[in-house]
Amino acid sequence: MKKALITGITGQDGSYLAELLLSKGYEVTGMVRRASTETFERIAHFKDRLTLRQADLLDQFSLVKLLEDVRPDEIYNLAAMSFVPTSWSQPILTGEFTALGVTKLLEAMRMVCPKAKFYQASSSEMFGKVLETPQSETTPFYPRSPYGVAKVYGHFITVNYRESYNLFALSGILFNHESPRRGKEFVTRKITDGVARIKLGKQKELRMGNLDAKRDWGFSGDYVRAMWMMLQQETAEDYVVATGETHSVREFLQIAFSHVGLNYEDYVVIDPEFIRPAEVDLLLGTPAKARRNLGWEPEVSFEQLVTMMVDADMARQQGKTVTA
Ligand code: NDP
Ligand code: GDR
Repeated sequence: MKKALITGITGQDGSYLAELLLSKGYEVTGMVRRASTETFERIAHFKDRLTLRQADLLDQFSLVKLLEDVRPDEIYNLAAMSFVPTSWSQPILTGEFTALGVTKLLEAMRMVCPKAKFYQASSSEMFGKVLETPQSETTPFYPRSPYGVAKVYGHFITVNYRESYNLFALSGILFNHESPRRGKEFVTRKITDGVARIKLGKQKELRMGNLDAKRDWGFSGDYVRAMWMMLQQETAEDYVVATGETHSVREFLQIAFSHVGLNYEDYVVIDPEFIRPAEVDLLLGTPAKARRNLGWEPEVSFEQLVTMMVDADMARQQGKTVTA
């Protein structure tokens, strides 16, 4: 039985990845940080099939001890401060978690289990003010937020450890991916949660930032499959994971509101609070390499994604349990 360690298991991707690996017969350990209240909502429905261990990306020795105890075959480093606006208000903490945290985990792996395979959660935010379209594995980076800058560090330290120490360490450069389990502050879930609340008379308006920003949005469940596929290859290489389609925030609003018979223009209010100091205007990735080498294809379309998320939020707002 293969053993996998997932950091960030309580997050959106961690929860889908854990379910995928369990379905493939892995023994899955999730790293969680200590909190006064547990944040296990996304993994509650299968938590009894996991081992959860406390450690923190900020604490080197906790990582060494964790790897010594678990001895994983595969390590998925998904933990990070992942919300872009917070990276301007907490840039140093973001650097500690999202950048240096990667080095801490790689160092622990190098010391304890150098034969393990390592996945780093790199991001399309590294492309930022894009230097070419569509963006691929060879597109140069131009990050536009402290988060994007931290992810560039995490990306290159992974490449560097692969080249310096011959570790099986790689990065998935994943474009935005969403699901009913997405955190509520991210734009897609903010919209679908808002739509459901407005439809049910619990909210009157939806305050938003830049509606013209364009993103290449996919489904998290499809993207965690790509992470696993990358680690099953003979050689460690980095991959872009994207749908190859881009849509604006406005288009997302249109589909989400019209799915429940409403017009977004009647409810959306532009609020300067949600405008960023520096914006990423357009992201569009090409998954050609992932398609060619991994045989990966996204299965959920943009429209299916939006309606799946609205339906889940409608159900939640009506008091139903949603595990999708
Ligand atoms: P989430 O914000 O949903 O989850 C982040 C996870 O990281 C949570 O489990 C959180 O734990 C954990 N975490 C944060 N800081 C620490 C720490 N110091 N020690 C231990 N755990 C910590 O993110 P996603 O699931 O959406 O994303 C997963 C990864 O992929 C992140 O690295 C993100 O930056 C990256 N990424 C995401 C994309 C997306 O579109 N979703 C696209 C490209 C990259 P807790 O529950 O305790 O807060
Ligand atoms: P992003 O995701 O910054 O791309 O990072 P987010 O959903 O926060 O923003 C996407 C775009 O929507 C615009 N926008 C708003 N965003 C939020 N959050 N709230 C609003 O009210 C709003 N109005 C407009 C933003 O300006 C932006 O252009 C996500 C995260 O998951 C990262 O961790 C990950 O690395 C990248 O995706 C790929």
